[in-house]
Amino acid sequence: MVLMVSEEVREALDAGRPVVALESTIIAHGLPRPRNLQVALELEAAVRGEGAVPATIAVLDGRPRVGLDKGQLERVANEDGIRKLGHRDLPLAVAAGASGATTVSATAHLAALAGVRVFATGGLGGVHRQWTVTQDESADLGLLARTRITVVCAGVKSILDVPATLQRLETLGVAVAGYGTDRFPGFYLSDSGHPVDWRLDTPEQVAEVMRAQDALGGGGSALIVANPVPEAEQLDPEVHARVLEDALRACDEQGVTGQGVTPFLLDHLVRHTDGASLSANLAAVRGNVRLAGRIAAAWAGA
Ligand code: PSU
Ligand code: MN
Repeated sequence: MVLMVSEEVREALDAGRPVVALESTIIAHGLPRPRNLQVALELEAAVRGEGAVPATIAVLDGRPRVGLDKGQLERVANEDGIRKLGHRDLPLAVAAGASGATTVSATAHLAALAGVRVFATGGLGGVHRQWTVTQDESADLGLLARTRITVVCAGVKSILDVPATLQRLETLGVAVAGYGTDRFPGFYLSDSGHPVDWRLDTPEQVAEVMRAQDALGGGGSALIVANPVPEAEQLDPEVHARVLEDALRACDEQGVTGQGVTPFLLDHLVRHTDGASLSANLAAVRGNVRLAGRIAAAWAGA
């Protein structure tokens, strides 16, 4: 088996104890150094604080790993040349012996392969605003349409075309519920300005939906639990609108395309909001990780 599951994660899975998968692209390419390593450690601690085992996922020297030790986390955070790996990149990275951080699509795939059902991240990828020109739609969406996993996120990144992304999730048949809200969250913002059709208010309710997914069968699609950043910790919506417009223009002017687009926009927002976007991003991820720990516990106890 090419997949390496850490001993701690393996033992927890075998014993039916709660496990939460965490992605690594946010560490390697979504957050500035040296803050990224601190955040990676902090997120793992937050999962443990909820009584669950963290399973950060990445590919190191061609081995996909579920559950990283501190040295491995350090490599993801600090190694130059660590790649960004979507689902489609996994076989290429394995065969080449390459190292890379995994996006939502690659993380969800590896988590499901290892038997981890609950996954926490910041914001999903989706349909980019320039879609009619670039056809740029994150592979996250297609992968979630065929993978049985519960993803706790703060919606989709607000740099995207949010209504188009919601429409694609509907078309692809991916279940979406707001957590404690009837509004779809906006990543840096508590409210994207768009409603959600379903609302869940407790981890037990989420676990019940997961059980119903399995009972109903019909292919493995995901459940998206959209958990808003608390309003007190969101980015000022006016600052968000202004700086995002700048960022999109800079991205266009500098001809950034493909995998580079998302990291470029996130970095631009961090640098031009005096760190306020970073604080909002971190608040969102922290909340998601804690909620995922509680959902994993409700799922394991079920
Ligand atoms: N959430 C964050 N920061 C990130 C990402 C998510 O708070 O950097 C990453 C995820 O790994 C997601 C990826 O899968 O951005 C989407 O990239 P793309 O648009 O290139 O598919
Ligand atoms: Mn893309």
